[in-house]
Amino acid sequence: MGLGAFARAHTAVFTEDAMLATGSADWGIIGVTQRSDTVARQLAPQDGLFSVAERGTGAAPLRVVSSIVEAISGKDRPDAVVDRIAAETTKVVTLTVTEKGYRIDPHTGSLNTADEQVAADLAGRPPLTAVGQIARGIQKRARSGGGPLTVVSCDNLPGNGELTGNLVRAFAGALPDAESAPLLAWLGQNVTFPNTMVDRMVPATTEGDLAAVERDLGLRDEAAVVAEPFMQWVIEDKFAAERPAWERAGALFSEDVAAWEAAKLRLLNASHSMLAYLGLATGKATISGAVGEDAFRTACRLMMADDALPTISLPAGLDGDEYCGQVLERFANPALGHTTAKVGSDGSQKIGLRLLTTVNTNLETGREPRWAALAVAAWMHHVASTPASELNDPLAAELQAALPAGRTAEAVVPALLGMRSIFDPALAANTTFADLLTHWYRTIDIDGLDGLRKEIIHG
Ligand code: CS2
Repeated sequence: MGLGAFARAHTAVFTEDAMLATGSADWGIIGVTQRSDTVARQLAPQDGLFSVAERGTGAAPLRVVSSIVEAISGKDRPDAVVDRIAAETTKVVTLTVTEKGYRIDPHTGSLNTADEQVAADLAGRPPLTAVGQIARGIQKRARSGGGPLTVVSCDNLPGNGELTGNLVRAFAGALPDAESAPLLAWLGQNVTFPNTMVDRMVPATTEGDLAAVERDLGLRDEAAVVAEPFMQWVIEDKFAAERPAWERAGALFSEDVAAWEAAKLRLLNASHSMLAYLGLATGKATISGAVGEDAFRTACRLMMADDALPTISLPAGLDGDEYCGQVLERFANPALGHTTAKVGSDGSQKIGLRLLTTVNTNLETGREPRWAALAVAAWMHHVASTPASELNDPLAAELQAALPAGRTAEAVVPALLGMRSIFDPALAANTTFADLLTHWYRTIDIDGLDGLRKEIIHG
């Protein structure tokens, strides 16, 4: 579920590599697009084939990936989605639907049943939300004897499997009793939700990328994706039924996925967001451009080492310092063209997971999370300086409504801290944090790049 560039460059590649390693062609992916049908339309006339063009040092030659056997537009064919999830031949459902695709209520951390789309799925229309599709698919599977199923979340959320299980159970629990009880019972016995950590930087494909692929391939491929050479998948070994031999493709099966995910979110994704917002504030269009600025690279290094690392218990086999170094090297890949606008999108859904856990843990131990606060202030600056119609965020309207008329640090910081769907009341009332934010916001807003350089490198 979700056929964006990331799913094509990660899930589809791991699945094909597993088949190549085992010499069996037993698996195939039925891909479902979520909000837009573009990728389904692109893949259908290509028989599901698409190319992956690696960019950067160590890039493999262009390859054509064949593990997607069918592409369905979920919004146009919701019944087909339910049927495919129910089919006995389906053994695993993977999801790459981004943070906002889960429709979580920020106040409870559970399913947002007040969301119009979730409510419509609960009322019984052919489902359009990811959680609704999964729950309705499983309901049909239970009735038709489809057998056990594994649901694998591949999004950057802590405890993504556990969370998905909770959301699906919340959906089931909100159905009328006669439906809810049998579905919950069947779910409990037949469906597992392993946690996973996924990692590969995959920018949005550009027209230039398509032209370059066409030159290499000798064919026009509308669904081509570009990606860095690095890819990683850590999966909890908790499968209810058969699965592709992903370990033969380099996936790591681990008991400690939560620790891997915490490390990735608070180190890699947190620095990624920091670079995106600092870059957007100073006219840097790409992540490699932003990390090429000494001050920003230093800020990332300090945020990871001083603020984030002490909050994480690292999984066995992960060297924290080495990991931080690798992350910065990967960001510097000049061939990737990962834009600060893309990484900076959906900030309201990302900063809590990536930065605020670090902020809270530091504040609890009486430490100032100076660098994580810089990233949050840079996000606030982005929100306050982007015209309403251009802010790419599901909470754009609420964020705009919260903004004061004057855009000074003293006005913007408390106004955005008041957004209860992002900052809990205790954090919003913390004066150490508010002071750090105000200070950094002012530096970004008034002193700009020169001020940031002075303060980060010498201050
Ligand atoms: C990025 C991630 O867009 C973003 O928010 O931080 O998509 C990042 O590229 C991946 O998580 C890397 O694995």
